[in-house]
Amino acid sequence: MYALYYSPGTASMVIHALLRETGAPFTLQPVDFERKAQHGADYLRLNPAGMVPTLIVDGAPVQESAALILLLAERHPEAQLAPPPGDPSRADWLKWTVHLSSHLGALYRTWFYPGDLGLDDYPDAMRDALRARIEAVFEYIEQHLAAHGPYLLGERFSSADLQLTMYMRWSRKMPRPATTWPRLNALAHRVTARASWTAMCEAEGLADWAPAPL
Ligand SMILES: N[C@@H](CCC(=O)N[C@@H](CS)C(=O)NCC(=O)O)C(=O)O
Repeated sequence: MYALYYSPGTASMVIHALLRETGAPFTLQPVDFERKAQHGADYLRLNPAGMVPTLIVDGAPVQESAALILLLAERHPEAQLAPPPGDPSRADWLKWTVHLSSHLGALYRTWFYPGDLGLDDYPDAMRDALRARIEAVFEYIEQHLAAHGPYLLGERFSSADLQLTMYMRWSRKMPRPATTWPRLNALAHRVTARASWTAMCEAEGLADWAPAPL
């Protein structure tokens, strides 16, 4: 039995959806951001960074969404979240999992948390630069999908598509939402139609985003 410490619509979304993909039993443990519970002593014992997600695996807390994606794919090969070791597309899957987290994830972290840099907000020039970097990653992925889509690994769905769709959703209030890139939008249509995504959104009370019409 897993336990997922989560907050609706945050980096825990992908882990929540992946748990549903596996069919494994899990409980949802809300972390109340309104009350800053992520910085409380009880939660910091599970996740010293004071962030979600944290997943309790065999009784021990594990942090970092990319690590959890890799771990769940490894522990549940039957769910086919990833190409198995030795498969020619395994390296691509590893690449995308890390790329999405270290590029999009890190850029979004900076975008949403100026406090990490000791700022209340960004000067316009810095916000514009961050926005351009996020858009450049979406453009890079769009070009990849144009050549090798419709999923990140071609015809084969993987956990990386769920991870990407979560990051796409986070752009919904940005000047250029990710759904304005047509191949990204088409990928999001496929992913948001999955039972795991719809059940995750229902459980987290997320009804404020859908891909653009095709
Ligand atoms: N690198 C981490 C980033 C996690 C992260 O930034 N989580 C945010 C929500 S999306 C959070 O917990 N924010 C609360 C806070 O920093 O106080 C991961 O991917 O797991």
